[in-house]
Amino acid sequence: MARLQILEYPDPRLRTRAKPVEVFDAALSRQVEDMFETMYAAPGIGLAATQVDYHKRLIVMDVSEDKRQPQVFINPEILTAEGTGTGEEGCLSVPGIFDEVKRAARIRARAQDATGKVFETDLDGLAAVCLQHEMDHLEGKLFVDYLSDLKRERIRKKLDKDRKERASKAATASAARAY
Ligand code: GNR
Ligand code: NI
Repeated sequence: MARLQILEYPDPRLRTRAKPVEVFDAALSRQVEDMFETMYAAPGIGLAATQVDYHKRLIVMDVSEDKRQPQVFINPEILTAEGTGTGEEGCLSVPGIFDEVKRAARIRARAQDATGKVFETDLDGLAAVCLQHEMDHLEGKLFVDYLSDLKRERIRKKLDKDRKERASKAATASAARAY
């Protein structure tokens, strides 16, 4: 198992449209395991392959309290969507930013598991929100795209500043170690 690097906004690779998974082999299983390890370590409740620079239609999720209910969605489709709800969202690719997004409240989805077996499932609450958020990633879309241009620009500047601060702190720590 390995932890993968999570791409951060505005990395242009997050805008890639993922391609269908066609081969369900050992390499795919390894990718699923590495994505679970990365998601749990972050920590997050979902992770789309796009976020780890792997441009296939693959999502891992665990919205449970005990973090022992892993779910894999490969080549997911939304069959039906009902109602709407607004909730606060965050994203591992937009660290430290949270804002309200409107989504369908209940969805029925069809997807394949890591062995290629097709299944259907009804989702509501956080699971419904999370799958819609993850499916957006596979289309190259981020939750900040639903916000105003002004907000998105402010977010981009804040993340830039945060990254610069992190880099300068790391440089100071490394200089201190060398001394
Ligand atoms: O960990 C995550 N939490 C979250 C909270 C509200 C709505 C969506 C999410 S998904 C996010 C992990 C992530 O970025 N997945 O792409
Ligand atoms: Ni996300």
